[in-house]
Amino acid sequence: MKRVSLIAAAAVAACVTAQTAGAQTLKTVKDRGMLSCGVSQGLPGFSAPDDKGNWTGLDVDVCRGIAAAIFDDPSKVKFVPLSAKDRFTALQSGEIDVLSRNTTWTLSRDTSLGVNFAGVSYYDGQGFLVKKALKVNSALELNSASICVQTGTTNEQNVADYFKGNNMKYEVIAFANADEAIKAYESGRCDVFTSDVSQLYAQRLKLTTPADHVVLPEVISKEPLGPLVRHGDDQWFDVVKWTLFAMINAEELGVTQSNVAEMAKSDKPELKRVFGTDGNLGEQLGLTKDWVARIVKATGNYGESFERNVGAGSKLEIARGLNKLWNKGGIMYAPPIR
Ligand SMILES: N[C@@H](CCC(=O)N[C@@H](CS)C(=O)NCC(=O)O)C(=O)O
Repeated sequence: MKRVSLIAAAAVAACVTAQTAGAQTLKTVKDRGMLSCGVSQGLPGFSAPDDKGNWTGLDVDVCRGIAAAIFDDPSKVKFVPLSAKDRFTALQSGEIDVLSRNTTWTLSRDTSLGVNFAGVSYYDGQGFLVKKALKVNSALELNSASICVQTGTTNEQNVADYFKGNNMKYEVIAFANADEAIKAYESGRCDVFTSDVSQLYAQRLKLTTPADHVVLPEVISKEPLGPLVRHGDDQWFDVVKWTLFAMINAEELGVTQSNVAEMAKSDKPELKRVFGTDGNLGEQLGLTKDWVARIVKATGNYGESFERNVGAGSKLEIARGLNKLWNKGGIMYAPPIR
């Protein structure tokens, strides 16, 4: 009996050691004074720099939110632009602390790459962009088309499934870089550009006459996009996960960038927990009691970030659709802060 319990105790001790040994990222980020965040090489609405090198976008806001939660300063982020192909290696090697780059959560990525997806920041699906002059109204009319796509994406795989499933022929022309792919499409090297629908709208803005191009109605896949972290550091995984959840919950609770200071003084039990005037939920994450207020002050709530970056307040004008909150007709849902 004694021997068994000794072995059990050793196992517990080993677990504790493993956990503490893994839980370094938050400390590393704090010591460095800066979060290292992997983003795209320039995708309007999601992650793109302006001419002064100032990054904005929905994916950028997730990283600004994490920096705000840690440093109370959303500017403490170094953005690392990564191609679709290089993004996972940058996370695995430790070059970045988090990847927030229109990345689809799939089983193979979750299991074989040594990463954990922290949640969904945008529910997307794959679509097709064609020139209006082609006079095509449906993806089912694309038999024998040539298709521009970016290497290392889920889009490359989905397009094969779709054309095979519909007994259509096609030719894929794959590019390592999104700008090359969209330029090749514009110059007529391919009839179709395929990508996540949100990205079709974003990339269309880069074309000489965006109105000459149309997104076809078919959505051929599920592309749940979200931030991800390396395996082996559950505390950091929680920090990233709950930053996103804080933004979504803030929208549900009616907490906005402009009213957050006022709401933080509320007597409502739920808001007291959220703002840390009751309990210490933020500290349980390794952050401070006012972590939610810091995040919302920096980025606004999820809905505000959505509208500003990709929605009505942006050039993309993407409808909220599936990304509406679960209690407003969408599927955007975060576990409760309690
Ligand atoms: N969500 C898909 C596609 C992601 C992706 O990288 N798409 C390209 C196609 S436009 C892109 O965003 N490129 C922007 C860039 O490389 O900066 C995935 O995770 O594989």
